This record gives sequence, structure tokens and C-alpha cells, in this order.
Amino acid sequence: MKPFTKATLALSLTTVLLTTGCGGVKPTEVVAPKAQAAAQQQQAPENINQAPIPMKMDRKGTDVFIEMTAQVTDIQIDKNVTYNAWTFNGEAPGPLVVVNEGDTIHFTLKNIDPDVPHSMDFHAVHAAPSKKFIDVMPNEEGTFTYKASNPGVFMYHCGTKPVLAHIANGMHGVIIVKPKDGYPTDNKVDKEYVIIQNEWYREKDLDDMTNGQPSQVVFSTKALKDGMPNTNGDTFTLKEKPLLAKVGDTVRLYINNVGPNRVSSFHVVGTVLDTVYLDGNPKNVLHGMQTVMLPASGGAVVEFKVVEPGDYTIVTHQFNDVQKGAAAVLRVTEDGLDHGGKPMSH
Ligand SMILES: [Cu+2]
Repeated sequence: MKPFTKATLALSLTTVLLTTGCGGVKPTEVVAPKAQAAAQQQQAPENINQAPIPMKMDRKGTDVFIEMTAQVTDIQIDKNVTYNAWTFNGEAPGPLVVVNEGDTIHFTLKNIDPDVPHSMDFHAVHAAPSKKFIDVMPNEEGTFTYKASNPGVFMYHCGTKPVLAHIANGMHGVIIVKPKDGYPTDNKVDKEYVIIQNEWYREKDLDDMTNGQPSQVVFSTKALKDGMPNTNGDTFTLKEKPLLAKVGDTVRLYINNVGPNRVSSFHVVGTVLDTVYLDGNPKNVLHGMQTVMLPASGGAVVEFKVVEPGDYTIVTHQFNDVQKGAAAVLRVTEDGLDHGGKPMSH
């Protein structure tokens, strides 16, 4: 893949220099030594590939302790394309975070990327970004506390400047804040999955991210429970390994479009979205929607009944993005099991 261009390198290194002023965990560490050396030599840091470190999550009453790791890890995004991504925990999108409305989140970010500062911006919280979304320097960690007071399906992302580079390089994910009284339709739901849309540009090419078009637009799913599928954002996995449901099921999808740039026109071919909670808030309820628009970072909970066996394609109705990969298949069978066969695609 294409390495850093000189221009993007210069920008990202300038950023290292600029952002270090606004408060790392240990302000004495001003610039990552390797990045400084690279700046002097006008060379990009060498690609590294750090093995995924799982997210840690612990609960004591309504206090939730979450530890995530910013790391550089190769992610397969297309059949023959690997992206040397900036990630949370070696996944892109990052690991799914699920908390309850009213929880207090004690969030620790460990940054093992040896070259670049990273940070965490949770859209689910009220917090001063200049205090709680600040950069964590390479090989350091920072802990931040905030309350999850609003239910919903929210984006999280690295907020280090230039934010576009950090999100487009893979530092995005979803946090679900479960409503304290649940959703009015909870007892009707038989199956539930998470679907996330993101797009990929030329590797670490800030000019392409800023002025170009994505090379891939992709869907992924994240496990709500152990044993459920958990994928990175790629062009093929959710077409080749369909999500499953049974005839008569009401299916709920927690959806989010983490962008960074594209809008998603979320649509499930062959169904009407019977109930939609915009941004996943039970108060934002809509009925009978064909397509739900997800702005960059926007989320929703969508529910629909599947009445006939067959393959139902999940798309963004912006079909140029489907051409670039954005489709997944929901396979509906009489018994809810997969009996094989090539899924229908769009
Ligand atoms: Cu970052």
C-alpha cells in the first residue's frame, strides 16, 4: 500500500508537535522520539503490526472500568488489500462497548503506538473535550471519567488532530448505552445484531481522505454476546457469512455510520423498518421507514419482521457505495440455521 506522502507526513508530524501542547498524561514527554527522528530524516515511521490486545471491562455497581489500547495493526479490508491501521485494540471498527444508562465510565486509554499520540472521544457523554478527550502520548496511558446519561447507539473515535486521519485510519467504533427502562418493543425482538458502516481511503493518505473518494465502503458486525460474529470493516465477510434469522423473527439492528465522510442511507432490501429509534433513544421513535439516513457518526436502532425465507441484503441505498463493498446479507430460514448456498448479492 501507499506509504505516507511527504505532505501528510509533514502535517501529521506538525500535529504531533501542536497537539502535545494541549495536555498529554505526562506533559514532560513533548514529542515521540521516533517521530522526531523521522521528521529530521523526512521519512515515515516504519510500518509495525501489533497483535490485537483485547479490551478490558469490569463493573462494580454502576461504575464501569474500561481499558482500551491504541495500537497499529494490519486489517484486511478487501480480498487482496491489507491496511496498516491505527486501531483501538487491533480492530477496525474498534471493540463494541455496551454500558447502561446512568453508569459512570472510568476509561483508560493505553497508547502503545510508538509514534503517534491518540485519544478517545465518546459521543455518549457530556465532558469537556479539552480535559477528557485529550491526547495520550506514545507509550503512556490516561484515565478519564464521565457519566453515560443518554441512552443510544453512539460513535466513538480518536479525536487527535487531524481527526480525519485518525478516524479514516481506523480509530472508530460504537458504544451502546442501554436505556434504563429498555425499549417499548424489547419483548417482540427475537434476534439482534450490530451493523457498522465505515469507509477506507488510500492508506494513510490525508489528501485522499480530504479530497478523494473512498476506495472501499464497508460494513462490519460486532458481537453483542460471546460466540456472535465479530468482524472488521471489509468488503466481503458479511456477504460470504450471512447473519441469520428465522422466519417470523423480529430482527433488531443497532446501526451506526462511523464515516468519516460519507452519509449512509441505511436500507434492508425486502423489508420495511417497522420501528426505528433514531440515535437509539427510545423517545425518538418512527414507524414504517424504508430508509434511515445516518449522518456521519449517526446511529439508530431499527426493527423489522422477516416473513419469508430468503436472503435479505443490508445496504446503504447510495449504490455507488454498495459497488465499493457496503452490503451485508441477512439469511432467513425456517429454522434459523444456515444451510449453505451462495448468498444473493447486490
Ligand atoms: Cu488516534
